[in-house]
Amino acid sequence: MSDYKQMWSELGLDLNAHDALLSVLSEAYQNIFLAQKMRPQGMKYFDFVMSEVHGLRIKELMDAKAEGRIVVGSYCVFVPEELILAVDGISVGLCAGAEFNFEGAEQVLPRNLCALIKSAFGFKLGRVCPYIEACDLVVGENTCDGKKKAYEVLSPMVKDLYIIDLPQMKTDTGKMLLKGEYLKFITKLEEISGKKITYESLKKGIDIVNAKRKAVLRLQELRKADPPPISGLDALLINQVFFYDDPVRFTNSVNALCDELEERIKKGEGVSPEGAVRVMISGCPMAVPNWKVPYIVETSGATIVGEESCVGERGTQWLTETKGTTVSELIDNIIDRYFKIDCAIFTPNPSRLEHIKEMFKKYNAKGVIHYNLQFCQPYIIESGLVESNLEGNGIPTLRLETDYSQEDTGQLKTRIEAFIERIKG
Ligand code: BJ8
Repeated sequence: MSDYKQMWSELGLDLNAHDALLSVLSEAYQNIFLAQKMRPQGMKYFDFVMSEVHGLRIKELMDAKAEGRIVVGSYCVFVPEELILAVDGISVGLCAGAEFNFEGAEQVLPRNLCALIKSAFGFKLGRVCPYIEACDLVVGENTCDGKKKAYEVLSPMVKDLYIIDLPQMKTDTGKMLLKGEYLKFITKLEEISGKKITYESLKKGIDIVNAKRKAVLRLQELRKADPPPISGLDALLINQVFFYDDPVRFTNSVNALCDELEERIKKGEGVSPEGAVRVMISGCPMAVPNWKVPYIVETSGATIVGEESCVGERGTQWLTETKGTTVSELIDNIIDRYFKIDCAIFTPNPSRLEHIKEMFKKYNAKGVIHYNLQFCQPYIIESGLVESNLEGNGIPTLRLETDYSQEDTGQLKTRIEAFIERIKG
């Protein structure tokens, strides 16, 4: 541990604040994850990753940097990990899910901004995030107005901030914009890494990310079983670790867990009794350690069987094609894949609604909980359309709007319990 202290201090962290944060996290983890019953053995790996998320994993990043590799941090699933791997870089997620140092964040940002953005700033200004401090490059993207403008404020706080412009409509012009932006991003990556993307390096990057997505999609398939072999909380955790861990090791660990879950399913074992209420979650992404709503849902008698979220199936649902023999063809495959992401910043955004309905059916859910972060305009506005369409199609829907505080826990629990009663049938 003392080694880490030195590493954290060299990264410029505020050691006291960081210790306090880790101790709150470790207690929350204990109460939320380790207290669950019937957890698969394979979750031990993810418990270990979480216990070392600011320790061993950061050490790995620092060792890789010492060997000349770059670390690239990002806040959005529109930043292709394949490209970062193709210059032998390491991709890490920087979104944050805890109400930490909001006072600090609110000195540079308005109060009425979503908790995800405020949290990322709270972590940065409070000097408690070793990931952002380890980054050679931080990548922002023009998605919602909140993030887009907040990056201007973030720019002087980080070593190198690069912005990817994103289309907001699924048109040919939109796709051309995405292509131009990804090509510019490749130039930037090649510049800072000093490595050129080749057909082999890009193909390897695509293969690694495809394998990672395949593993989480395999896990997702297994959640169709009744009883579900894994809790929604644990599945969410895996989807969160997706953004931090070494991709190959992560893939192997998810596949090993899936082997175990297949055995469980054969034996009829699960985390809840057969026939228990199944729900799916849809909406804003949940970054570590944002576990509030899933915890309430799963301690109120329902099991979550799917997440229509960027930390979930919206982020992982398509693989990248590997056809083609040139770098340019592989880049086109990447563009085709990423252009399908149905974030609510797109207008109109019909494929997201179709995906929610498809997931509802596929995972045999009984209701949809639409999760909005307060002040997240794209998802809140879209949620009204989603709710009326789902209810109109006989799909019970509960629309929640919350933040990272614990103040509304009681109120949320009451609403979630009433919803579970409604869909129990
Ligand atoms: S592709 S969902 S990861 S933008 S919650 S910061 S939208 S105000 S995170 Fe996202 Fe990329 Fe879209 Fe996915 Fe803004 Fe909403 Fe906050 Fe959000």
